[in-house]
Amino acid sequence: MSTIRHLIEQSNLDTKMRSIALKVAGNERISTDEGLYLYEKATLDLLSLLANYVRERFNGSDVYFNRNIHIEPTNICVYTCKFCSYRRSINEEGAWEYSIEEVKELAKAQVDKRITEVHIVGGVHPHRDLDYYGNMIQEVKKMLPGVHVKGFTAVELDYMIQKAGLSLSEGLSKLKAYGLDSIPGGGAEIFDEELRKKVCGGKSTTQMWLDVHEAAHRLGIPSNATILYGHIETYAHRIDHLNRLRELQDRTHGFNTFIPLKFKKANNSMEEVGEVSTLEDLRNYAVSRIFLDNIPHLKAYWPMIGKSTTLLSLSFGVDDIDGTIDDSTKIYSMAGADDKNPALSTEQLVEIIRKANRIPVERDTVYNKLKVYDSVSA
Ligand code: V47
Ligand code: SF4
Repeated sequence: MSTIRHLIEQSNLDTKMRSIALKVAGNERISTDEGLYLYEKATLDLLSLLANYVRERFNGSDVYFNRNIHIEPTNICVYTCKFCSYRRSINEEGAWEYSIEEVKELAKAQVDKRITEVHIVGGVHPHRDLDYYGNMIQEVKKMLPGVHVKGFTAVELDYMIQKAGLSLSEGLSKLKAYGLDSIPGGGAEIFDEELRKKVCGGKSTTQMWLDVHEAAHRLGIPSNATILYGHIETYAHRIDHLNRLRELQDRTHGFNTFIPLKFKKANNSMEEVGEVSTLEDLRNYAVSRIFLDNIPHLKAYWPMIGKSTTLLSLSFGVDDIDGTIDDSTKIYSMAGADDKNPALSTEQLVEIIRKANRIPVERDTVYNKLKVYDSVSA
């Protein structure tokens, strides 16, 4: 009998928990009801055991990272999501909008730094359009030949494509021709329609988010997915969200990575909700890893949860810790992340991974392995 089955057989789990654990150990899919039971009743030990088992099936002991920067072209946004600490109106104090020239300067500062990815994401600016952003992608690529551009949340894409009067497929094809390589996971927030109305009513609907990603996958544009958790949602809302992603992935296989984003409370109108504990973060990573049996990677986004939780997350199913980022995102520092100037060198990322007794692997955006490091320092 395999070690995991043996451990489960030896434990004093209740009948339902034992049957769920044996399903996971037998590589069987668990139901939404079973996922909910894990959220509500499983101990942290059991979640770690099962999540590790699933992560090792997908990724062995590898932990991925990449060399990337974020470009946030503007924080001016037509929407007013309640959890957002970052958006501003035109001419409001703290608003910014980079010209193409300024974006070129940001890219120029990266020449010779060996970054492989530029992640472009920002507010939904009322005066900018698809060709403006297409031009931005082209200029970034001229400055950094060979770089992968992962750009624009489904919400930004929905807005610019509708404004251009194009179908999703036409708009995404046009952006692909401009050089868009993949789509980040932002804008998903929480899929339950009632709750979505409460926290970010007005912006793209759940169905639109899913449609944008489905259309992208059908054009061969891979993407990521996120959830915003730890606010006013219940475990049932989280499982519903995971289930809608699992169903779409069954049809398209276009998602590379799932990224749980922990709600941060500073400087936004949901501050009174507070923030969930580190234990809750770990439970959430683990259940996500166990439930999403068709998305290969689970990412802990370190600028948001900090370095020590990132290290712990590697024992709860996480196999990716994003990238060097180089002080280039404001979304989380403005929402109260511990790290005000997020930047970690490659060496620091490698050390975090080694501390968890895992194998550091530098990747490109689509998980080609660029360099495999020793699991202990030389
Ligand atoms: O959609 C906004 C989130 C997202 C807050 O695909 C907040 O590799 C917590 O999606 N507390 C944008 N979260 C960022 C994003 C992302 C980040 C890193 C990697 C990838 C990827 C995608 O940021 C938004 C929203 O869910 N967000 N405000 C807040 N107060
Ligand atoms: Fe705008 Fe994005 Fe902030 Fe919502 S989360 S207000 S869409 S910048």
